[in-house]
Amino acid sequence: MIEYLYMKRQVVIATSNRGKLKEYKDMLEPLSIECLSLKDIGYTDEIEENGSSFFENSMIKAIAVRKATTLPVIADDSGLSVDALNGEPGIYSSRYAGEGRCDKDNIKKLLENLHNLNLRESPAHFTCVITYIDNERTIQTLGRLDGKIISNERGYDGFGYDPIFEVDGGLTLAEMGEDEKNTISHRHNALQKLIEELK
Ligand code: ITT
Repeated sequence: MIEYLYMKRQVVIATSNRGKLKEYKDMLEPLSIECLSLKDIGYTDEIEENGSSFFENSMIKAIAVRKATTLPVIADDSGLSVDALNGEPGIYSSRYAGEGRCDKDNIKKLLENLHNLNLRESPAHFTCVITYIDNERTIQTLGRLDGKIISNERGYDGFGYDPIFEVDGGLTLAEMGEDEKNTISHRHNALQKLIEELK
């Protein structure tokens, strides 16, 4: 089925998050697969993410966008789970500080919650569930990246919680540069599994 993706050489990335879109472009365009945004296909609906897991929310987004296009669709639901916060913010990562709040607000709330537990660090992991839909199949894959939360933001690349997520080797995802992030990230891992399945 990868032939289908390659033949078309186009896939719609069902996200309104510009950081995610850029990462998919950076990972797929070297494979000569063009990533179209929701804007490119004229999709403007708000998608209500009312599922109770990364799998459900990822499926909800993929199905909604697939109804608006005949092209293959990739949707991604992802988030950060912090051990000391019992897995929070999890599926609520993008709206941890409230609807419409920004990455900085989410980071601030997370660090405050850690601080309230007298903690400056905690093991944590990112999860990414991709849902891929084309004419013939629906596939879900999961990627994970382990690391730890640190209390001082470091680095300027990436998006979301990248400045406070440190990986093996001591760099935060925001310090290591986008190319390197895209070789280890939860999104990369989920995408590699998808490509394997499509083969
Ligand atoms: P779409 O639903 O439109 O794709 P979104 O940002 O709302 O955009 P999610 O519901 O999947 O997407 O929430 C993902 C959030 O998890 C994201 O906004 C970040 O706060 C966080 N996150 C996910 N992947 C991340 C990454 O690679 N680096 C840093 N933070 C990440």
